[in-house]
Amino acid sequence: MPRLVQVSRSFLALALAGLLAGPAAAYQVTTVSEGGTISGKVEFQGLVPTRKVIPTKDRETCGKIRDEPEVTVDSQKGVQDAVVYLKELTKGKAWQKPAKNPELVNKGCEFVPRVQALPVGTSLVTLNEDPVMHNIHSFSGKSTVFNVALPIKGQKAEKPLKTEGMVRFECDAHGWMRGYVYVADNPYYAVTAKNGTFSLPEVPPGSYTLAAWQEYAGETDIPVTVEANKVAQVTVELKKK
Ligand SMILES: [Cu+2]
Repeated sequence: MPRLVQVSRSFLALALAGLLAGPAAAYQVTTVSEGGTISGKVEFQGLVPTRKVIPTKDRETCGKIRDEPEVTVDSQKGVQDAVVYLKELTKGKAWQKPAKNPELVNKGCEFVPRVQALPVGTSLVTLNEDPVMHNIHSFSGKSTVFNVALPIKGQKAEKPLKTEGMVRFECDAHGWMRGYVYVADNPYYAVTAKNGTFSLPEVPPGSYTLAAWQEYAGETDIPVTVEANKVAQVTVELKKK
């Protein structure tokens, strides 16, 4: 009996220590006086795979059967709509919050924009611009973040993005619809332009892991070192599946 008591006491101590340690340290804003810039390009080599979109209902709004590229690539291999971000960075420049609450529009049975990146805590407005019902279902991995039906054209719903990381949007009414919001835990992130380029300014000098994520290729990590007042040039090659 006394032994059992001892075991449960040490278990309690462990559990308490775990509670006190809490979640990972939150991002801290500091003055970045000698910051450098990470300037780069995300590329995809070779043949771009396609996926078949087969609208099974609401065809007048949702369109016909079509093939869509899995990666949006320009003639110079640049990848549009990749999300790039620095991982495990706890201190640096101030956040640039969006001026108004950003939107995720349902239009033509697609999510517009298809990919965006926003600071954690931002409220996202989902809006239906179609004359058909959409049911927005967002996921973090396999867990639901939120699930909201927008049956009427012009209808909106506002939801806070509390979960850091990639949030995937699907529509329970139209199985092919996909949208992505990267919810950033620090302000060093970007979505690549049409030619695949991006820029992350005001990075405190140091060594980091730069992640480049694309919906088909997934995440590719590369190491990057930033020196004071210099530009670190990087090219991220996305992996094929
Ligand atoms: Cu839908």
